Amino acid sequence: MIEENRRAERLKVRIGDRNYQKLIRIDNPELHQFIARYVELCNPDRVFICADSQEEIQYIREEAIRTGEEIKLAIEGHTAHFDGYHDQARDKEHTKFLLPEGVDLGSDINAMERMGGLKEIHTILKDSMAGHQLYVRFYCLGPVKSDFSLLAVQLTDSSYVAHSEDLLYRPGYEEFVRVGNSARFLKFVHSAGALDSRKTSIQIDKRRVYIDLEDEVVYSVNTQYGGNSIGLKKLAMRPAINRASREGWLTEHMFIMGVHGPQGRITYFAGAYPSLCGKTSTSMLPGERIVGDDIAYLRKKDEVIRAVNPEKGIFGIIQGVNSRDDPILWRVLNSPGEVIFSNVLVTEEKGVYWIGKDGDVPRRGFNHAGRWELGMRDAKGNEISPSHPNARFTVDMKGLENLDSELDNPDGVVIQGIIYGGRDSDTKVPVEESFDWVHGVITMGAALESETTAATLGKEGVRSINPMSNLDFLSIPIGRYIENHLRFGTGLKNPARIFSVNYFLRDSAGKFLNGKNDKAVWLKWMERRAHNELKAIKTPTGLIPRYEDLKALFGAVLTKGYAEEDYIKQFTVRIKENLAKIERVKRFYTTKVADTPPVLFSTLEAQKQRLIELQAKYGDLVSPFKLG
Ligand code: SPV
Ligand code: MN
Repeated sequence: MIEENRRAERLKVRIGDRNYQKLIRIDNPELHQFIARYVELCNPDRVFICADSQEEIQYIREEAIRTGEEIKLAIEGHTAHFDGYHDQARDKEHTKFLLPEGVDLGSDINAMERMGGLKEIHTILKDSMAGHQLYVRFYCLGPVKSDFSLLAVQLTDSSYVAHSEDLLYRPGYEEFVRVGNSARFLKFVHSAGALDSRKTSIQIDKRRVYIDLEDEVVYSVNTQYGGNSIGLKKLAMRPAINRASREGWLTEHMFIMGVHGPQGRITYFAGAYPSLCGKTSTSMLPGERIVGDDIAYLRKKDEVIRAVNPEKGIFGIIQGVNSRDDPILWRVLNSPGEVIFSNVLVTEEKGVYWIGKDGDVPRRGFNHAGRWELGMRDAKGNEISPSHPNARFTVDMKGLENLDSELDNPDGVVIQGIIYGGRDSDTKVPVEESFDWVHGVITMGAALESETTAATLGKEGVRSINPMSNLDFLSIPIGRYIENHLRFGTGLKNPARIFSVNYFLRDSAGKFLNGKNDKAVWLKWMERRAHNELKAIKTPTGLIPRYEDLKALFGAVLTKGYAEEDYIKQFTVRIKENLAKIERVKRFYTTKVADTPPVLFSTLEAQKQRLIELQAKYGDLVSPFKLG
């Protein structure tokens, strides 16, 4: 106690009276101790406690420019930030759970012994903020005054991180004051560490993201890339998944969106897709309503599933965003207002360019590699693209004309459909509904497979199993996680329908079988199915649309024709590929997961038998017209 009082005294001297007064308005000694501890250890030059006033937030925006972490662009409110050349994505290898003895998350979840990990990270954090200012910010993950929401405190020496979080998360200072001593909050300590002249982290060999579930603290150091540094995004998912598992709710890597049906009806869907598989663009579809593009907290209330978005902004992939396919985003990204671009090309006129933007590629500029010219190569001889494939934009959703009015509803929205999407060139049909909850959880969620993308470091295009697209963030054993999903579907009046989508199916010549906008049609089909308004065709793997329904929807939604040959190519059951997929899924759940629920294997086995029976009757490729 005496030591604690001394620490509080030292903190007061160190942060100054104004900051101290802001801090002690929150009656929570655990919070004060936590801040004091990391101020002493990380040793910043200055500390700024942010109580969320307009002036304080403006100060953080200005600091991002003053420190050089962000560059002012020509359009009012726009800035650009760069991460280091080798700091462009989530670092899975160095992201680890710190586990006490006796706790095991299974072989596919990266972990290390807790005491050793804490020692290592505290050694790296020592004096890591020297020369920097430490920003202390409070957030509410989810609508304020809602049972869905979690409180969080972020310590960061990056003005870019503090600024980004302002666009992405709801202010939480007043919530902390209100809840006071009874607050149970998540804690994030981030330091960008030593910076080069472009203000990017340089000690990449000491980049670490360590998650301590016991104390609900996440440490992140020597990195700036948002997925590693913005504590409330992917770092918060880990303790949140753990809490949810203990308390009977779900933290998911899902968008939430409202789809318009007939007579003004809105039906809400939650959708889980691995990064770069069309998740944000689906949630942003013109004509529909966005509640969130990345993360959802789901709870059962009064026998229905309800969900909130713990975020209020988007940290989205910018590659490929263009005026024709993404009109709403395009307007936001080209109009005055607050936008942080990361890892795009900044031109001499202080405009930005990204791969896939309308217009020509500029010949020179400034990007994640430094000064850039067309055709430039890196040390390994690889051509440096103008923008990184994982380049992003950060915006507050309040600037979006398709933002749903329910974003801040403390009770969330009722979810009537869950969608699992993956990047799959040769197996799954573009859209399909499961037979029931268990079939959907197992064959669409647990069996979700995707070809890897640029959102994580490593090779692209490798197929891997990614349960519910949440594997990177799981803080509980995979089997228990699947079990939680199975249990979540019980005791519901009308469980949400489960669907799968695949926007990436190709023909044997490698050509994509669908246009980028076809997903608008799949959503309308799912919306109608959720209300039992359309019939479907039963295949061994699920329920697929009838040709006549899709033809009508293509006409109504996209004012396009829809040829029978296209339908056949897209919805042919590919038996060999589906059988091979089942074997891959089984292998994953037998070799990598120790606690797989037995129903997973029996469900896959039944699917396999249905496929084999159909194969015996019609061969390897079965046209949907043979089944309908
Ligand atoms: C994702 O990769 O799933 C993202 C961006 O949403 S990140 O913050 O890197 O996770
Ligand atoms: Mn994501």
